[in-house]
Amino acid sequence: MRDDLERIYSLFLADGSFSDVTLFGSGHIHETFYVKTFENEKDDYILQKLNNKVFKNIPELQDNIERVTLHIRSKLLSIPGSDVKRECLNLVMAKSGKSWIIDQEGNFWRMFIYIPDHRSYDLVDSPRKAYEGGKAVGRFQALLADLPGKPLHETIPNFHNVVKRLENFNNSISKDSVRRVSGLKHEINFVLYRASEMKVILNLGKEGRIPLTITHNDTKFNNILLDKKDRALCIIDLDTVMPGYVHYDFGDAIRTAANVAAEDEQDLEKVKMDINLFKAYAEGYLSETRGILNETEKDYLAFAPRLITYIMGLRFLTDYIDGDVYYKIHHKDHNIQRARAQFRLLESMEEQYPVMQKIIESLK
Ligand code: ADP
Ligand code: GN1
Ligand code: MG
Repeated sequence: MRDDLERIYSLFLADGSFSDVTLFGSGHIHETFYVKTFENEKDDYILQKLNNKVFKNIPELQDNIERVTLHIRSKLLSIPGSDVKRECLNLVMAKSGKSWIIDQEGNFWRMFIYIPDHRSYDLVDSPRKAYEGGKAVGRFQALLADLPGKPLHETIPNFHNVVKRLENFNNSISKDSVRRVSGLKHEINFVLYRASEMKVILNLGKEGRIPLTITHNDTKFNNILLDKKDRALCIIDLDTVMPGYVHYDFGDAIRTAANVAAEDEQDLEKVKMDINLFKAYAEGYLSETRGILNETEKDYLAFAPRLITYIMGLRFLTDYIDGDVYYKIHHKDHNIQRARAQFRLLESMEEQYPVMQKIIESLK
């Protein structure tokens, strides 16, 4: 394996010489490796084997990432004191001239400069960190608001479209391919009971009250890197950057930053949204976006975490019904455990919704 990885590394225009490689991070989609180079003064790298079952068109996905990172980089270059190697992802080109390579088995690989001295958190334990995360996402959206050229490719069509997600869910129930449906009455009813109210963001879009902008669409907190002093640093995992509503990013960040328990917590008693973390994230986010969001976008920020937590629970549940074909799992009940934890988190948000609305009202 090490030799294979060294061979793949040699196909990229990297600066240092290959020293060591280790599996890295806790993402659910790609296989990510950290490549250490011999020379202390040279960059280390992140090498990724891309999941091309999830992302069907890697050249389009890479085209998006090239455009997005170059745009952010050129903006950062005009801001005195910015550190373009750490505040923005930097793709390393392959010797072929493309930003990816295909190995003998047909797998796609790409490489980024490793961002040194960063902190990545699966769980957030202080309002300060939540605030900085909010700032990072707000800044990211603001930097991309004027990306020139044609719209970005939709790397996963209908990614946060709850109507399509519900259609897929109903199809999976009908197929019941691994015979799990009969044990899931409670979870299925939980989803169906809330299905109608979850269409509100899509409807606002259709009515032209909220615009499609460029959003990240996967602002799970471990995709928001902080620096050594826990200040906003860089947004990573740009595979799903594409047109979307700002609520998707706000919602997904709260789903992870304000949950006091893990995404897949087994003990549902522990799962809860911390309102202080919600408030701090919202303050950070609005400090960067207050001037660019319209009134309706702001009014629905409080609802966004409910929508995204619902969609994630629905997706984990659908994958469980399908027989675990999408997400990486670490044990056989992992997806249903994730779904149950998301549904408990959603209940906690529902209980605190009036307070969430008041907080947004006071900050907007
Ligand atoms: P996945 O889609 O599987 O979540 P990511 O692109 O998020 O893949 O990468 C997985 C993990 O690798 C991240 O959570 C982060 O810890 C780490 N990582 C990715 N890119 C970088 C980078 N350029 N510098 C430092 N760490 C990185
Ligand atoms: C996946 O790639 P990663 O692990 O950051 C998923 C997200 C989910 C998340 C749930 C492309 O994100 O949509 O919110 O898992 N990414 C994709 O943890 O499906
Ligand atoms: Mg990730």
